[in-house]
Amino acid sequence: MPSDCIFCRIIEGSLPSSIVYEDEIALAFMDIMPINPGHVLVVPKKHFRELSEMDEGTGAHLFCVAMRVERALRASGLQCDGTNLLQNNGPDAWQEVMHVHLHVIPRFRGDEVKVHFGQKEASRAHLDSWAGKIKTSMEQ
Ligand code: DGP
Repeated sequence: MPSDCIFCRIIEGSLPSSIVYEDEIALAFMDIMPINPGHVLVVPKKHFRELSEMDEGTGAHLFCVAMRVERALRASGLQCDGTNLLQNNGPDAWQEVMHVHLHVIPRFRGDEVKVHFGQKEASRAHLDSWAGKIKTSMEQ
């Protein structure tokens, strides 16, 4: 466990957190900088910096826990109208804490949350080319 990892310190209990769920593999607790009230983080107890380092079994479990948190959030009385699941990998993709985590973010009709992805429609040639590269990489 890296001693400078905030989430590892939360998991071991040496930093305070507001826990909503815990089992042998995962911990879910409130984000200290919530995008909206009820914003939860789901983390593996074992330290993995990014998704690509983590085994699929742990990943599947984290997603199951996130689904359960999402369902509980909707039934909790916080009265959210929708949710976003967000998972950032690498500083260039907004990851600030280098311990894998899944954000479960409640959304409220008319809330002020804004994300600008700057999407542009791609040509079929580009889509086919990118798909080919990823497909080949998945087969290796
Ligand atoms: P990300 O950008 O995906 O790495 O998000 C990291 C999140 O972690 C961010 O929303 C704020 C949250 N966070 C950072 N430090 C702490 C902390 O000490 N406690 C808790 N509960 N959350 C933290």
